[in-house]
Parts: sequence; structure tokens; C-alpha cells
Amino acid sequence: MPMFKKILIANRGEIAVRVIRACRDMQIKTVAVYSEADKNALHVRMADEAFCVGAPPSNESYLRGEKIIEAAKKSGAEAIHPGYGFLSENAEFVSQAENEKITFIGPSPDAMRAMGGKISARKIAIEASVPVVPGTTESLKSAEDALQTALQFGFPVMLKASAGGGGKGMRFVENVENLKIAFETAQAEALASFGDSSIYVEKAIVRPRHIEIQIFSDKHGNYVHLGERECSIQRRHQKVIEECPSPIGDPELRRKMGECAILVAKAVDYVGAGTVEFLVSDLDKSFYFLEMNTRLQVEHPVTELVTDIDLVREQIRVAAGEKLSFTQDGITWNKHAIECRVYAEDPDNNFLPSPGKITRLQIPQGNGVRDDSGVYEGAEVSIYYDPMISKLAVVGRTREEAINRLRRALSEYKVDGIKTTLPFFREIIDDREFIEGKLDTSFITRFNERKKEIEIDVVTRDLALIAAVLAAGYKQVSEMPGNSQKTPSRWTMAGRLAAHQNRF
Ligand code: MV4
Repeated sequence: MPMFKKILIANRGEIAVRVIRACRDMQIKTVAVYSEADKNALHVRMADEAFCVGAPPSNESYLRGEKIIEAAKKSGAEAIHPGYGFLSENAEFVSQAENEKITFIGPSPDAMRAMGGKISARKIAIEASVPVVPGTTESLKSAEDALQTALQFGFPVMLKASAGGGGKGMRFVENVENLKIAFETAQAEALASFGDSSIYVEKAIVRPRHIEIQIFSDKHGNYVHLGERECSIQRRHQKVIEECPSPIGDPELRRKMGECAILVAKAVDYVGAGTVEFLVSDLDKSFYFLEMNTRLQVEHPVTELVTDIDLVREQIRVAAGEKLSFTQDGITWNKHAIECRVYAEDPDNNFLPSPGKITRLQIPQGNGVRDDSGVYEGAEVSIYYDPMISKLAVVGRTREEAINRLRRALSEYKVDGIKTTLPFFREIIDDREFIEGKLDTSFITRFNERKKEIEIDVVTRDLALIAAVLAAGYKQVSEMPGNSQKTPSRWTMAGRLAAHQNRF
């Protein structure tokens, strides 16, 4: 199959821009699709052609497979790149594209379906002799069934929706008392969210690391893993900071996890870029298969920065029938990359979305800095889509160098007109546990607890300091002739201090 001449990007924002750049590097023409809310968006400006596919809501535009295929046919695009999210793991859409002789840049519908159901994914991993979290491979019939099964594995357990993923439809159950209600609410939520109420149970792995392996395969039977990404710093199951390699820094663990990831991919004749997620116990470095994502991931830049492989270019080459341009022996992890997802959210207001016009935008630059952005100065951040506006990634020879470079890049990053999560990263970057690489899925919970402790310490210190000053002042005043005032109680003083500090 010859290389494509024109590719339609069925996405928006930073990933659409990222894919357009890979196409342009390869002298491939690009077609953008956009909703009415995105008519001035960066990806539309950068593409050679653009088609409006509908109204702002995603289900009236970016999720309308038939409109996207129509645009591909109209433009003469031979292939579609789905990015991530939207239709990127929609097997039905892949089949529709293939029926129209349009190449979908990604895996087959069968591979997608096999990994889309979490119970079927677990069965495939077990079959491939890959360690999975101890649990069931059939959905639970009732709350009683859930109880008996949970007792078999021992509490705490994790109830999960088979049709879920990414933490949706998941319940952590500490003990017997909470199981029945957790099972019933998880079942109801799964039915409402995914149209499938199947729930299964796993032994809960307490405070695990979330580590994923990037794999890549082609249509000639080559399978390679590109190492791991540490994704433990998450907020509400949304990855916030990702890095490659993991601070665990254990080449033998990488080799074993990479081998298992490839076994899972081979089991479904996987073609293209895929990610196999694992939970890793820091105690004994045991690891357990969680799920497989059959798409390019948001955090792919940290793998690119360390391995010097352009994953989107490879996706396009593999979809066009070419062999992988690298072999396992050629991959090394002698650099360290860290990525921060920049969201239009207000960290001082419980991370509520902060849509609006970007009135000023200064992007960090310089050695080892990469900013994958979907916006520009003057762009509107809309309410209709995921509020991630860009990803800031840095690379250094060591993790320490990467952290110092990230601190410098964050200090250069300026966004006015909307609130962003940049101040949040500027705090994390100096957090002791982060610097020491002590990461697990409860990192942000602990980070927020440390932050509160520091704030209380600061207030207490201020109060004590001002109390001392006032007391000293009172000592002088109360010694003045004719001054009958008694030394005020500590509560009076605290009230005065608080008023002084406007703290209450
Ligand atoms: C788990 C787990 C612990 N034990 N399963 C989260 C979403 C999906 N990727 C699976 N996830 C987890 N599954 C068992 N048996 C921990 C996670 C997990 C997590 C859980 C709670 C809060 C944040 C988390 C972040 C990553 C993974």
C-alpha cells in the first residue's frame, strides 16, 4: 500500500494539532473537522482543508461518525487519524470507515472489542499467562454473590464495571457492611453510564503505582515495547503529571512488564500503538494487568522525548503497511521526561472549569521544553469540551535535571484571561515526596494534606508572632502611668490578631 497523500484528523484541540504536525513533517495533506464552536480553532487554521461536522455538543459533531466519513470521502482523504477520546476506540466507526475503503489509523475492530470489555480483557491476560489482580472473570449475579466472592478474596475489594474504564463505575469497598450498597449503586451507575450493568470484583491493591507500557506492532508480526510511563499522579482518575521512565528505575521490572504487555497485544493480533496499564506494588514490585487502551494516549510525548521516536509518524507508517522503523534492541531509556497537563480549571476553586478568552499567552521554550498546545493568544476556551488546553513536557539527562527544567518552564508559562492548573504544578514541583519519587495513586490526597498542614503551621506561627508583638506592646502600654487596662485575655488577643490578619 503506498503512503497516504491526505489524512483526515477526527479530533480537535492539542492532539489534532499534534497529528497535523506529523502529517506535515511527512508531506501529507491534512483535513480537519470542526464543530461550530471550533470554527476559529488552531487545528482548523493549521489544516489544509476543514469541514464543519455539526453543532458544538460532541454528540452532534465529533462523535458523528457518518459526518466524519462523509468529510473524508468529500476531501479524498485515504485515512482517518482518530487521536484519543471521541471515536478513537469505537469499533463500529472503524468498521464503517473500512466499508468505505478508508484506512483507520489504529487497531482492528476485533482488537478494540476484545479490550473494550474489562472482563474479557482480564480473561485474555490470564490466557496469556500475564498476572492480573486477583478477582473474578465473570460478572457478579447479586449482592450476595458479590459478598461471598469478596470474602473469598478478603477485604478491601474493588467493584468494577466491565463496560467501564479509567475509574468510571469503580467502588473501593473497605468491609462487609459497605458491600451491598456499593454493589447496588455501582450496578445502577454502570447501567446508566454504559448501558451495561455487569460488575466484577477484584482484591484492592492498596496505594499502588499506576504504570503503563507503550507497545507498538506492525502488519508484519513485529512487536516492540517502548518502556513505561509513571501515571500515578492522578486527580479524580484524571492523569495530571506523567513521566518516563518511572522513578522506580528498575530495568528488570521494565523488561518483565514489557514482555507481559507484548503477550497481551499478541493475544489479540494487535496492530499499531497501544498501551497496557498495570498496577505496581511498591512493596515487592509485583505488577498486575489492569486494562489495555487501544489508542494513542494523551501522555505519549514523554515516551517520544526519551526514545526519540515520533509515535504518530509510526502510526501512519504502520497503517500504510510499512514495518516499524525501530527494533527492541534499538530502544534506550537514558533520558527522563515529565509532562504536565495544563487545564483551563481553577485550582483555588476546586478545579472548576474556567472557560473564556485567552487574553495573553506566553509559551515556555528553550532546551528540552515541548509544549503541545491547542490554543493561541485570543482563542476562546469553550465549555463544550475537555478543558485541557495544552501539555507541557520537558526532558533532561536525569530526573533531577528534568524537574529543574520543568520548574524553569513553569515559571515562563503565562496565561491570562482564564484560570489554569499551572499554579498547582508550581507547588507540586517543590513537594518533597514528588522530588523523592515517592509516587502512588494516593499522591494528590497526601499532597493536599501536607499543604493544609503547612497552611495551619503558617497561621499558627503568624498568630504567635503577632501575639508576642502585641503582648510586648501591651507590656509597655500597661506600664504607662495612669493606664488601668488589664492585659487582655488570649482570646481577645486572638480576635485582634485575626482581625489584623483578616483571617476569619
Ligand atoms: C484498581 C486499584 C486498586 N486495586 N484495582 C483506576 C482506574 C482504572 N485504571 C483502574 N484503577 C484502579 N484499579 C484494584 N483491584 C487502583 C486503581 C487506581 C486508582 C484507584 C483509586 C484512585 C485513583 C487511582 C488511580 C489509578 C489507579
